[in-house]
Amino acid sequence: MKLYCDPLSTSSRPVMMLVSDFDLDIEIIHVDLFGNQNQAPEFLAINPLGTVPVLVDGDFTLTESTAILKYLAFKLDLPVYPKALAAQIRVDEATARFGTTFHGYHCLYGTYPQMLQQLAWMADTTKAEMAQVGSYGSQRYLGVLDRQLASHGPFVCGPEVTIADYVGLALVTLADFIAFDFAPYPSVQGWIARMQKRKGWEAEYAGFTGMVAAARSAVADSAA
Ligand SMILES: N[C@@H](CCC(=O)N[C@@H](CS)C(=O)NCC(=O)O)C(=O)O
Repeated sequence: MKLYCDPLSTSSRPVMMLVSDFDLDIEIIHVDLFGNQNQAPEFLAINPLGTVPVLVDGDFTLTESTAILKYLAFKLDLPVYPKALAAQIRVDEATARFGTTFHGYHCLYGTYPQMLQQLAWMADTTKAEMAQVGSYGSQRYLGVLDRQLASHGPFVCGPEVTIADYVGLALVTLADFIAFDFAPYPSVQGWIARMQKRKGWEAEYAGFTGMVAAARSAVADSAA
């Protein structure tokens, strides 16, 4: 199998971390988004949307991170996607929540407008209003996640790591770019720390944490 991905892509990191955590025998092909390699004709022939991650298994191609995670879990019999109906749907529920509403508030509204150079053209008032909507949603969803982790943790769907944790971790920690304050959510903080102890964090999040550090020092420099 081949995985086309970029560690600087929030959708790639969950899959890359899973591959690393379980030492999966998958060929990793780096598609440099900043270098526009995703727009190369050869890559568009694989995924016409030009997005990563993409998994290619023979003549079977998948272009959505959560579908890839589920496929790998089934195909390689990984313990990250329960087989029992209720447990499996619980993981689907948490994964969908992260990927839809939470992603909208926390990432699209709350984080990207403040971090992406590509959105520098937005008016400051627009950015401020989006940040306000994002902050409302982050508080609401992280508050519930915090209580769930406290009562039914230590992972998002209970005692074991599931694909919901991989997806959630990439989205929740994206806000490190804007120095998001997780202090009001101690169980979320504990969960992040728990996930960061896994092998795949160090291996696959290094590029991300490097970019966060660079972004923060740029902000500190401009404030000085
Ligand atoms: N829903 C997709 C999103 C894929 C996606 O939009 N990936 C971004 C990186 S996080 C990308 O490749 N963007 C490049 C582009 O849109 O040109 C998934 O979860 O796999």
